[in-house]
Amino acid sequence: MDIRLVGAPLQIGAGQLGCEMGPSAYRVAGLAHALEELGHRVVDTGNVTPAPLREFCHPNPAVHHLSETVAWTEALTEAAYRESADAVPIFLGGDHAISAGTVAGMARRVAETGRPFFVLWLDAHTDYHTLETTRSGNLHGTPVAYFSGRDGFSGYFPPLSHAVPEENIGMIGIRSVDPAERAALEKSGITVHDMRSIDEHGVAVLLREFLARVQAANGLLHVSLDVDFLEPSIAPAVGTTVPGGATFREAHLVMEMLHDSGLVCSLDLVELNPFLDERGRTATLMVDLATSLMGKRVMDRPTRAG
Ligand code: 5AB
Ligand code: MN
Ligand code: MN
Ligand code: MN
Repeated sequence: MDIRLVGAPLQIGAGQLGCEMGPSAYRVAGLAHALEELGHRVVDTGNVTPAPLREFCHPNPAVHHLSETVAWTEALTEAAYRESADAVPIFLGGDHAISAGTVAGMARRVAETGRPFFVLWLDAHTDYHTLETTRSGNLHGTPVAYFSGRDGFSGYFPPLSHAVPEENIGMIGIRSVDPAERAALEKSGITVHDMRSIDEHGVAVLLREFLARVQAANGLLHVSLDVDFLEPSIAPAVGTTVPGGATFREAHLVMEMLHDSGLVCSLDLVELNPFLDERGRTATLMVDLATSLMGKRVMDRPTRAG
């Protein structure tokens, strides 16, 4: 398989600086080499640079760095479209605001194939705020609202060529939702699986159900993996830790099932803040998860005799 690594060193969407170092940390942790060892052809395209700034001001006084985020969204939409022409792009964040662009660009690319486009959101948070409802003003809390076509982004963010239908979005790992997000999600067609559903049913059942829908529609799937999907004790390098996340085993199982599905067309690795890491362990785990999605197994599975 042809894989393109696309660095997206955005950090102003988060409340804390440091995600800018994310792409470097993935490179240092050996992502390209690990993927090549699986037999893939890997091209590191370097880091995207933002489009020229236009000054915006939004009536919600909490919103900050809007102009910069819009400039990154424009550049990343183009980069995602370009790098997915004949390869699987892996976007190296960067905070989660990068997904406004990566998903918008992939939606445009997949629309050309005539196949429906799906998004799997692996995150503690739903990132479903609009520019009006965000209280923190941190725009990494808004990408899903943008790429699913909710009102309130036009006049600021680039118009979407193809919004992702709510029915095609699945979320797993959720355990922190703000009241305005919950109210909007209840009225939306988005499938939200919180940690309780993982505990009650097991993550495999939830994921299998979602993948069956993608498969039945002959769709293609973008996966967006936020570091805070994971239990903070195994992945400390994130500014927005929430206790009770996915375990090492659950996360690997998810990646292996995604690989087996053959449906994944693109991947975001987001929210890694290397400044908060411990000897690179979170970066290394994220690399390990990405390679699992691309075909590596934690264990070989010898066929059992008898
Ligand atoms: B992340 C919060 N909902 O709006 C907000 O890490 C958190 O990309 C957003 O999932 C977390 O600030 C954004 C409280
Ligand atoms: Mn997120
Ligand atoms: Mn999150
Ligand atoms: Mn976060």
